[in-house]
Amino acid sequence: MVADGFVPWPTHLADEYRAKGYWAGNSLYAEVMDALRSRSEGIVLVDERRRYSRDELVGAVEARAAGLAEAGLGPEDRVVVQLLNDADFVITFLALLAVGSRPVLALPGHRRAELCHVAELSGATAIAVPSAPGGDVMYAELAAEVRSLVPSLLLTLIDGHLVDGHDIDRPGVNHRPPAVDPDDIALFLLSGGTTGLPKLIPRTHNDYAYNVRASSELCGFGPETVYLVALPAGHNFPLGCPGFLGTFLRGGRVVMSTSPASGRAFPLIKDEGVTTVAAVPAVAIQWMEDAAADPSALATLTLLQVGGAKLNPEGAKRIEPELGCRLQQVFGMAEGLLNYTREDDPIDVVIDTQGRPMSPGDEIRIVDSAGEPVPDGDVGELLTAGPYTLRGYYRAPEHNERSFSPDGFYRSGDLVRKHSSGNLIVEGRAKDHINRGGEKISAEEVEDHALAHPAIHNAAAVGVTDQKLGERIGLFAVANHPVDLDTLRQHFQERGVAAFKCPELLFVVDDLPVTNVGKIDKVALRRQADQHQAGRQGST
Ligand code: OOB
Repeated sequence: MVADGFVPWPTHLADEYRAKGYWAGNSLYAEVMDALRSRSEGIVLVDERRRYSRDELVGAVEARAAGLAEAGLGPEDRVVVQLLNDADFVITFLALLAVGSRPVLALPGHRRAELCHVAELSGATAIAVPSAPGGDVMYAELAAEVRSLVPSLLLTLIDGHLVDGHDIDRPGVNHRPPAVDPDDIALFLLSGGTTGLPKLIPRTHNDYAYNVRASSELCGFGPETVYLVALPAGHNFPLGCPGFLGTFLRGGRVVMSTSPASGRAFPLIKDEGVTTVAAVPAVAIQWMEDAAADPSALATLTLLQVGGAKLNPEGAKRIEPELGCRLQQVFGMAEGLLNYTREDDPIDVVIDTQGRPMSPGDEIRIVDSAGEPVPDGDVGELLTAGPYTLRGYYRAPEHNERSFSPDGFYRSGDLVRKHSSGNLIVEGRAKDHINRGGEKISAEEVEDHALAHPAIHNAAAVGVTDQKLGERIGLFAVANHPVDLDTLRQHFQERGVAAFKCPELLFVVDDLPVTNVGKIDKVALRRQADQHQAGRQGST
């Protein structure tokens, strides 16, 4: 039985995806663990504290699965996972799959507001958080607060294996994974969100196993791949595109870095002989600056995947000469569709485009505002459907009305055009979100929090162009009483909102401009904010 609140693929498409072999009928756990078990012995996982051989990792996953099952977790459970990039992330994630529970993959930056929302919406019974603090937060305290607010949460797993101070891992105990329906949900990813709080993206065993398998083949992963997880491991990109799961599937080695900062990542790359890493543009650009000071730092790197936000051609051009590795652009989304540039694409295509769909089963349409296909080469909104693209957000029927076409295509909200090579170029977006160095922030969510401040009467959040991050969060506010940025940021913090969603620039205005249909004119506001910033930079 597939969970309620889940929108399945139409039968004829599901049959086609099976017939074409995209959907292999395995559980995600079986695909990954079979690959791990059948490879040669040797180091498969490294974090800043420990190295795991194949047998040690398989043993650790089984020990944790046995412990989780004993703690009462099984196929009915959803578990919010907010762990850092270390071996416990990998072990806990795989152990949850082993007992049939569904990980709900929150990010380290999420705070009370987001965690409560996803725990409630998923009906989670447990939450897994690290013992280590994360800058401004003690995750265990945050989890306790969330548990006091969300009655379905019964269990907190510290580092994935400590419950009330007791280690639940059961080394040597064999755990037998329950049978799962491959059409059922394996895990939930969170949407970056254009409206309100994050939505839950159900990924099935069939669809996600295909996502990982096809990605790892396309990207040429193999036993020689040493993959660094530098972005948050619960994000689709380092998780399964091909990510650490794709590395395990093809017999490679995974290295976990708690941060993408060069101070952390570079020594790991050097010491472990890392060959492959996924980064957002802001990180890639920073690495170029830092590698200039230490040219041998990235000597082993052969492939840098860049995605999550637009890498402009000027930055793209510098990557191969300055880092001495191949660039691959990746335009993906947690909802499904993945576009990759290919190894045999001419260099200008790799520099100028964001790739093309991974699968022959991917269907894309580029449409105008009336939903009609645009002429080839024109800009339009990207709509997509396929064997690993969701047909609906979980438990969100009203939202699904807007986010999907009547025939089930996901409206990505991205404005794209087709390059003469057939690859896509991302030109902007139709949806109202801010892309802050790869972190997607719903403008509406920022506005809702701002409007909850007693001094603010009307608000509009926009992305303000920023050289480093691509965009930062600007808030235009109509205020009844004086308000400044510090007060506003404190207000966001008190509301338990992730720090990366707090306004960074505040423009107090008398009123907000509107378009001729009466909507807030965000294009004008963005322009105004950009001009203001350019003026400031010019004057310093
Ligand atoms: C990845 O996934 P999400 O869910 O965090 O964000 C998806 C959105 C896309 O709809 C697009 O607006 C933007 O992020 N985006 C890009 C891009 N890659 C993602 N915009 C321009 N150029 C790119 N290369 O960000 C994601 C998921 C899997 C693999 C890679 C990225």
